[in-house]
Amino acid sequence: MPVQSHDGGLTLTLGKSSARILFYGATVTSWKSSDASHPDESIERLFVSTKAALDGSKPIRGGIPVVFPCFGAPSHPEHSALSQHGFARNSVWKWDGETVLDNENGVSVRLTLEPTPEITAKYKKPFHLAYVVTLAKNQLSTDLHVKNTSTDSDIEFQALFHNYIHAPAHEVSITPLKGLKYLDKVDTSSDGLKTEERDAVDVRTSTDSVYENAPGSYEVKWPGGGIGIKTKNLKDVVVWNPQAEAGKKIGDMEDGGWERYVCVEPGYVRGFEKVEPGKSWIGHQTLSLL
Ligand code: TA6
Repeated sequence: MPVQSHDGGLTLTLGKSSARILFYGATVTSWKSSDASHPDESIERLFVSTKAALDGSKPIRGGIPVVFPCFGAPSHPEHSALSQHGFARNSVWKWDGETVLDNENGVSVRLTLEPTPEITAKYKKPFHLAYVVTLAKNQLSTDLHVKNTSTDSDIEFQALFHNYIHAPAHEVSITPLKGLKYLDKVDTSSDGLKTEERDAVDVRTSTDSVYENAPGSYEVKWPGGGIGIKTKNLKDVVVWNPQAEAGKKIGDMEDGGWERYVCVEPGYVRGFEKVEPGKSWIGHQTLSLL
């Protein structure tokens, strides 16, 4: 079966590749695929902390949490009652039992989220979210559809795919970010606004950088591996790894977990995307093995 529903989520299978998506947060918690150097083995491409809560009590520490409608602490008046990164990553999404696509090229499912009493208590805007996850050979794609279901007012939001890429953090290099303006959230000695001067960005020291108006296509490489990211409608990208000092303070981070991932997160997070009544917006990414 290409799509199986069990234990609060879905497992997609295509040949030797698989992906796991939880209804909680629509969080992709696993993407496995083989590659040329491991043709008979499925390798896990995402990092999930062994201390991540998987019982719906808090957002998942790893995989691909969906950030919506605010990134970080809320900075828009309509988001003021929300917690960091919004409600999409800790709400339970629905699946209608259908497989959107099922052929030799890919398997695809769609989860949806509409206002619930818990959401409406903190966020008054009407919306319909759909999240489409597609597993293809050596690729995983995610599409977030945001529909403004209001008849008379705009919605303004931020959205981001918080990808925890399984990688040796001390050896990764991320390109091409040179020349971009970014907010360095680790540097509290100044306003943090900088221009990237490095040909390739690393995370050997604690890194929390929000690049704006980025090219939308990135390579995350390390000796013996790499992931490419291609996006649409996501003008910014965040690079995050706390390293040991800050990482040890994260309650649900496994010991040394920061050595085993880098977050490279395409999003619309500097300023707000605006969608008119009845209109929709789609943010897209494809992760590919390099
Ligand atoms: O995307 C980077 C970031 O916003 C960091 O500032 C960092 O704290 C991280 O996300 C994790 O946030 P979380 O709410 O999941 O602990």
